[in-house]
Order: sequence, then C-alpha cells, then structure tokens
Amino acid sequence: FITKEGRHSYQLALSLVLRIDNNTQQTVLVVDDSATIRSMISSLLRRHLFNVEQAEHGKQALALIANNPNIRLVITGYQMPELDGLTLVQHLRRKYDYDDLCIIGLSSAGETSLSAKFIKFGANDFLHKPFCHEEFYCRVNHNMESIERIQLMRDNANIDAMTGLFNRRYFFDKGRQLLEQSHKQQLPVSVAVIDVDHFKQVNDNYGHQAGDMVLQGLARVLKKGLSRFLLARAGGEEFFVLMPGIDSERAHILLDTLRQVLADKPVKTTDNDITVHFSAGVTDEWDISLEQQLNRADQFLYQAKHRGRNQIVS
Ligand code: GH3
Ligand code: MG
Ligand code: MG
Ligand code: MG
Repeated sequence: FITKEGRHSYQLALSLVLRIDNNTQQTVLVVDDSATIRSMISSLLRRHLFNVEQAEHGKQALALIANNPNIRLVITGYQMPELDGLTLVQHLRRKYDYDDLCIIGLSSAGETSLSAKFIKFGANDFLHKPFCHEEFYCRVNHNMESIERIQLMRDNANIDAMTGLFNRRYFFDKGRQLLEQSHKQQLPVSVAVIDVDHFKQVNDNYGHQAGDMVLQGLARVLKKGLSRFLLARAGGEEFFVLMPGIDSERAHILLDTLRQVLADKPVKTTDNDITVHFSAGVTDEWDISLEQQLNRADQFLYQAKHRGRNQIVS
C-alpha cells in the first residue's frame, strides 16, 4: 500500500535513480534575461540532478547549444535583448528535431496567447509563470522521458541485437550520406564485404549457440579494428564496411591485419576455442552508387572464396 504522497516520492526517487544510472551528463539550458528567474529554475533543476547552464538571451543560448551536445532541454523565456524566445525556438528548430532537443517556453499569466505561439514556433511544451514545483518537475520529466524513449527506439531500429553492430538498414542510410560527403570532398571511399568462411561447419560441429558466440567474438574484433569506419552486420555471417578517406589498397592492408588477428586468436565459446577465418572483397571505385560498390565488392569476395578463402581481394 502506497499513499498518494508515498507514490509520488517513490516515482521521484525512481526517476532520480534512472537519471544517475543513465544520464549523468544530461544538461538543461535555462534562457532568460532575469537573473532571478534563471537562478530559481536552475536550483529546481539541480535538485533533480540535472546539469544546468544559463544564458541571458537567445544569441548566447545558440552559442552554448552549438558547443555542448549534452544539452537536451532548453527552457526559455520570451522577452530578452539580442534574440527573443520565439525567434530562438525558430532558429533551433531549423537545426534540431523535436526528439533531439526539447524546448519548453515560459510565459507569464498575462500572456496567454504566448504559450500557443511557443508551440507553433516549435516548442515541445510550455509553462505558465508562476508555476508550482510539482508541475515544473512533471513537465520537465515528461518531456525528457519522451525524447529518451524516442532515442532508444531509434537506436534499437539501427542496431543488430545479437552483435551490437549497426544493421543493414542503418548502413544504407548512413553509408549513402558518407559516400556523398566524401565524393564532394574528393576523398576516396572504400567499401568492403566480409563473409565468414565455412561458417555452416561451425554450426554443424559446435552447435548454433557456439556459432552465435563466434559471430559475437568476430564482431568485437571488427568493431575494435574498424572503429573509425561505418561497420554493419549485413545479415547472417556477412558484414559491410564503409571506409571514408581510405583507398582500397590501404583498406586491403587493414582488413588483412584483422583477418590475421582472427586467424591467430581463436574465439572462446562456452565449451570450445574456435578458430574462424573470413574472406573479404574491397573496392574504392569512383562515382558509383553504394549498391554498385557493394556489388563490386561482392564480386571480389566471390573471387576470394574461389581462390581458397581466408584472404582479401581488391
Ligand atoms: P562460405 O565460406 O562459402 O561462405 O561457407 P559458409 O558455410 O560460411 O556459407 P553458407 O552461406 O553456406 O552458410 C552460412 C551459414 O551461416 C548458414 C547459416 O545457418 C549460418 N548462419 C547465418 N546466420 C546465423 C546466425 O545468426 N547464427 C548462427 N549460429 N548461424 C548463422
Ligand atoms: Mg523576460
Ligand atoms: Mg560464409
Ligand atoms: Mg554468407
């Protein structure tokens, strides 16, 4: 049995715990020209363990946000010198989505139409001054939780649950962007397709569960060695890598090093240490689509398999 007050403080405690565990770095930016309002709101936020930054007007706020990616919530007043609250919201919405940066507008009791304007200009929510502390916490927590949930869903949609690597969908989304950027900057881009050799035999000899552990071990090695690049599990025992700024000669050498690392060090599974090899095809052809580059890399992969596996072809 929990009383109403008890339930409230339990939820408060729970949200504090979650915040300490997950998001120690979360920062709220308080924007208002009144030092009294800034310090009142800041102290409420600090009681909830948020990091707080303050700005006196919109211009200062824009500069702070540009330099601090930990700012996830902006609480802003309206009338300020340099850049007012509504214009600040407009500027921010051109750069950040609702689920990347949360904005709460502050309006006074007299300015009822201002709350609607804040929402129209792109704020997630608003607060009327004066507000009671409970309402303040509810609004802040509610908005923070909803952007965290969306962020989590977004992450889950991009990640392969078994290996923790990006999935195929994300590879194509991000890969196209990276390819375009690199071509604009006249930088080479290498694309590789990696496929585990005779993986069916691993499953046949040691069981599917050991097979999964081998894929996880391989993913760890690849992730470590290719941390600067876009790496994804394409499906099954196949992986894609996109390497901006690296021509296929250098990509070939890098992948061959990783191939050697894996060949020399068996992956530990529950009952066995299992040595796995992989083959890869690499290309850095200019001015073709990501799909075409993957096709070319796949042809080289086929050659690598044909020539006896455990090798890279570029
Ligand atoms: P090759 O050297 O020609 O690539 O031979 P291979 O045995 O690796 O290729 P094949 O395509 O014949 O077999 C791939 C195997 O990978 C078959 C499939 O059961 C297994 N596999 C795919 N995804 C998973 C997975 O998530 N876990 C496990 N344990 N096995 C998987
Ligand atoms: Mg003001
Ligand atoms: Mg294979
Ligand atoms: Mg395969």
